[in-house]
Amino acid sequence: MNGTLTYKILEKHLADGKLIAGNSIGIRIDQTLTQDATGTTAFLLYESMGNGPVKTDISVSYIDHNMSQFGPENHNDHLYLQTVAAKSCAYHSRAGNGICHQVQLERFAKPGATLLGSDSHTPTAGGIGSIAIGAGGMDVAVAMGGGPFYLTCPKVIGVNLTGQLKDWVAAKDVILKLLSKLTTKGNVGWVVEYFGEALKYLSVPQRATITNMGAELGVTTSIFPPDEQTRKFLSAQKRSEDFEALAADPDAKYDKIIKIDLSSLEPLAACPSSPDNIKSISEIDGMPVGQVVIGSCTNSSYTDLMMVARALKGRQINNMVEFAIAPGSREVLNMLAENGALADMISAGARILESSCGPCIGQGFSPANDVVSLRTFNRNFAGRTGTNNDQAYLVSPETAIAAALTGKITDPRKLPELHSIEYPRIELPNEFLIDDNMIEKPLAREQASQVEVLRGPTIVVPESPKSLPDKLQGQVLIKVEDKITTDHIMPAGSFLKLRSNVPEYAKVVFNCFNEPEQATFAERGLELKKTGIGGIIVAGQSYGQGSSREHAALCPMYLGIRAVIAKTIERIHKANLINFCIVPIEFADPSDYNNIKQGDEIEIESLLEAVKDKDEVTVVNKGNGSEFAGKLNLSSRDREILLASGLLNYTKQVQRH
Ligand code: MIC
Ligand code: SF4
Repeated sequence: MNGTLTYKILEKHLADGKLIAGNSIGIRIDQTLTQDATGTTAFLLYESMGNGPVKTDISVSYIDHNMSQFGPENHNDHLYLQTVAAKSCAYHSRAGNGICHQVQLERFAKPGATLLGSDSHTPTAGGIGSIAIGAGGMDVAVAMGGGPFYLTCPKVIGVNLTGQLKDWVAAKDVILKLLSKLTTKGNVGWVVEYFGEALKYLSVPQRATITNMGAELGVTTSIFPPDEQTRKFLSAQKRSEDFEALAADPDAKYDKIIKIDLSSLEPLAACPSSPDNIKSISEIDGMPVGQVVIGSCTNSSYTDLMMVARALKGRQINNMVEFAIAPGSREVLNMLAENGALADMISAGARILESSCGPCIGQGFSPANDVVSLRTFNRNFAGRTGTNNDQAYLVSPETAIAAALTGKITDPRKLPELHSIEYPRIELPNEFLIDDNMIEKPLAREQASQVEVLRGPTIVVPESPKSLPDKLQGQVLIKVEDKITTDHIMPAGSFLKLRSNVPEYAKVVFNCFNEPEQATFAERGLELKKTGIGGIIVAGQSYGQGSSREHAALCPMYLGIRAVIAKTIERIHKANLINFCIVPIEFADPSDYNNIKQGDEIEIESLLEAVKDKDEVTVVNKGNGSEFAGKLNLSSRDREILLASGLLNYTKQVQRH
């Protein structure tokens, strides 16, 4: 034990393995969350495991992503999730109640608890002191059934926060600063744990902004120690009984320490098209802005939006700016409505969007061509706005309103001078307006067993993975570069409604790389699948960054993909590949990436044998007669899952014994 808070919580939940960094460990999960875009698959798989009532303390099924409801698909999903949650004795947060991470923080997350969510921003709850981890829906389904969650025992980065944020500099700038230091690459297997004298000035919503966007670092999770600030937040949520003070030991041993002096920070932006492309606002000051959107699970808390409302009160936004605000939850929206802040926003020219993910996941509000869009979100991957070649900048709400008022990128610290606005410092309210009417509570078992699960015709049970061949005969179906995100692999936006129909959704795998007049990736995959030859994806560093969407493994599996050969593969995506029986292979020598191209025929002689217990395979490239070594970086459980043809089968086998 190293005395970190992370290890203390992990130790309390340890179900399998030893707490030694790098080891595979299993932990008991107290709470789970699912959202509609990943939850349909998670619950379909949960049902096929025949698990009955959930075995966790709390499992919540949220509807927050797919709310556009063009065609029947979304509502079919909503009805399925509502009824399957009832049948499984889970909570259900209905459409309109808010974004899963915001609502979880407000109403459920607990200091010292473990939370597993089928969404990569689950670490938001680290702001309250949970060990909160994002995973694929299949892993969450196993946790709902009482199974442990397996992860690599992490190394811990201690981030020592000193000083105090200046006016107009925000929590968002803290995480953007950290992203500029650590980038989105190469942080797999780490947890970020915050400590230091500055913590006493950081409220839970501010902490949650930081832990939320910590997901972009690619770390396992981020955590703040629950303290007086946490007590205050929980008491205002009328959940004082959930509070527990926890901290690292004073002599805790971090594997690395980074110091950030909050007093020295300035407003920052993540420039197109990566959350780690950080510049200071002063470097890009003056750039014309055509759209500003405030919202998402990163920056849509009551305190954020009250700051926005106060700053805008009695003012008009620039007439060349399209301006929208999506409050993070119904609680936030209700409070803004009650105290008049909503009216101030509307009068200033804001378009109020419903409490959901909305534009963050390309559900409307796509910017015009060549228009700079400033967003308070956490991701600006190319095309995620729904517009090709988009220009999305990620900023704090403070920087967002400065642009909304001036029509150009503006350092918010100039607002007192430009618009006579004093910084509206917003305190946490003593009491939030609590109304859980849109959260359906778990039914008693008796009642739950009577529930009829509604499965509309657009909900299709996914195909099961095929077993691995002894020898892999394959063909490279695509070769991609570094930092390929799951948004590249499986676009969301207008395709999001296809999440519960794999054969349809699979048609757009790697859509952004399809060329007009040429066979799409999906068409090439299905053609190859007929011949019995396995499809191979070749990639650079950090393959599968970003979301937890397991469709980025499930749909390629449906198209016949059997292996991914990459320089490195990100944590959640790698687990998803294994869960759907796609073998993750890493180049032993990254320069071999240069000797392989799309269309090459590949052979891996004894793949099945190697998956059993070897750390390397020899990949023969019949295209150019060369061969190279590929690493199998797998835990013994990963191997068992692959040999069982995926996690669903593996779980069924374990249940039988
Ligand atoms: C995202 O922010 O990319 C999402 C949409 O919330 C995803 C989940 C999904 O694809 O459904 C995530 O972050 O995991
Ligand atoms: Fe929703 Fe965006 Fe948050 Fe993902 S990042 S959960 S899409 S608000």
